[in-house]
Amino acid sequence: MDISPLQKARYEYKPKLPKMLRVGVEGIAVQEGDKTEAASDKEKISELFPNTYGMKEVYFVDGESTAEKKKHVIGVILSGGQAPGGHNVIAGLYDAMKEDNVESVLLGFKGGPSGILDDNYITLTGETIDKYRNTGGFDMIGSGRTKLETEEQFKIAAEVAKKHNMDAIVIIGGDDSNTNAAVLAEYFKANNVPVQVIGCPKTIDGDLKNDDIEISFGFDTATKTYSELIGNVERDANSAKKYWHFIKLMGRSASHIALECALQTHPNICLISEEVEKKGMGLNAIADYIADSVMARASLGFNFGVVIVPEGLIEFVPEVKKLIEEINETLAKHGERFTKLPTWDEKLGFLTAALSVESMKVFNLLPLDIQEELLMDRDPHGNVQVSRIETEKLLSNIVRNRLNQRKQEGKYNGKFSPMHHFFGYEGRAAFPSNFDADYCYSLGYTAFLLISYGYTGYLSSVRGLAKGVDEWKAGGMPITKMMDIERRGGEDKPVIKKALVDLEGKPFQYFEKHRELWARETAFSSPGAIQYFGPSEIADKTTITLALENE
Ligand code: FBP
Repeated sequence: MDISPLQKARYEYKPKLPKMLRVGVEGIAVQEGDKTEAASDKEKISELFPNTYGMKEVYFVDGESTAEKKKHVIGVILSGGQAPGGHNVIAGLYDAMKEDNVESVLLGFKGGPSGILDDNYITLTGETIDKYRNTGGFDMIGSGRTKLETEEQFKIAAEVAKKHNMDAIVIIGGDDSNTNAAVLAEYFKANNVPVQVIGCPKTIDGDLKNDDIEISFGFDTATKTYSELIGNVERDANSAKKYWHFIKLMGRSASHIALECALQTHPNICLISEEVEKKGMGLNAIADYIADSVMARASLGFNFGVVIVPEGLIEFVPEVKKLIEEINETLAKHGERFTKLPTWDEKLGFLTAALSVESMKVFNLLPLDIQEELLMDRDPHGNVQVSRIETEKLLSNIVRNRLNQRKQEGKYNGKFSPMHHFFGYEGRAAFPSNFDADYCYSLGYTAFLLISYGYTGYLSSVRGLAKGVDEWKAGGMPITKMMDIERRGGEDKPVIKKALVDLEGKPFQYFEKHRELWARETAFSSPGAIQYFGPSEIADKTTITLALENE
């Protein structure tokens, strides 16, 4: 790959570590806090994790290191969707490991969790790592969505670890991958396999967050990238004054990405899935809500606008949610049989027999392409692949019908020309912002500290992120603390609790206070491109969400 001048300059960028970590591994001591409990379903989770439940919070502090000095062999895995900064997690892990002992070895398992099962790896050297410092993407070792969850897989992982004399595995992933990291840590402990498992919080979706994880890495860069694009579309819309742009934004379940981008760009409409669910807004109510804005703007002479649609919305619209749940249960039980049915009519017949009458009615009302998209293969975690459902087109379609109806009733006389966009993959492999570059490097560095102090079943945690890097604090949280029991693929499973948008939280409330005005007026805001150089208040600034949450 040709190297651009920016990439060259980014190779030179030295990620900033929190002041407390800058002294080097020798000068970092550990402090343990309180014993932890699961987020909910405590009893059930403690039964499922008898060896790793209830462990203590861990904080790193200034002081002489008491970690055992030894040669480590650590395996690292990138899991799930790309998120800007993954390479820096590996670089931080590598640098801390080598600082501790130059003899230590880092193995990068290729193509995600399947890499360890196939023993497909490369030994990561300084030369390799240097080619990826501060770059986006996961191409250093690749990623994948294979789930590490069965006992058979754990046995293979243990054998591979033994073969390489590995003493730790770092799994860089989202809520599902880190849930599996916790199950693997429990299995290793229960079976006396001397391999520690440490997770790092990754996902652009921003839904792996809680009291201990303020944000997952990648959210900052992805939302800045999308906000730049939305700002550009808004400027274009306000120049041409002829299109309504329906922009679907990635974020599989939670609407954090959509909300942050709305705070950055002030679109006319931004739907928040969590609110849609809470208010029980069906497709008709959503159509009315958007059509009201189109009409209000038309009356001011503005036949253009911008609507942000979170990718996961479709799963939060009550009637569609029920339909998807029923399809999920059906496919979980009879997926193979269903896929083999040769004709669409036979598939419809099968669904008519399997789904409730109400759900089948909703299914029949949807356009054919959306019906097909709802039936596509689930991802390995049993989730609908919402990035492949064209919700933005579905919405503009129902809004058009609603406006036509209002036209016939003589209530509206504007023009409505929709344009559709989906911003998702554009933001997942961008050059990490300074925030993500620094945060990821610190997460990797902290992951090594957790290993050196012998912890397992922990998530690397760097906190105080709304403050300057100097003041960030590093530590670790037992993954079981973040768990509850949820129904997945037709079964009750222990999972890390997904953080949805808090409708009582400050980011949503700020949005709520302003959205009426934004729906009517043209209050667009263009944040521009990510700045990698220049004054810290511009180049190191993080998200509005994080700033508001920490006000
Ligand atoms: P992770 O949860 O693995 O970080 O991935 C999130 C995501 O980017 C979602 O926003 C999106 O729906 C999904 O990945 C797309 O998956 P794929 O890359 O398999 O198309």
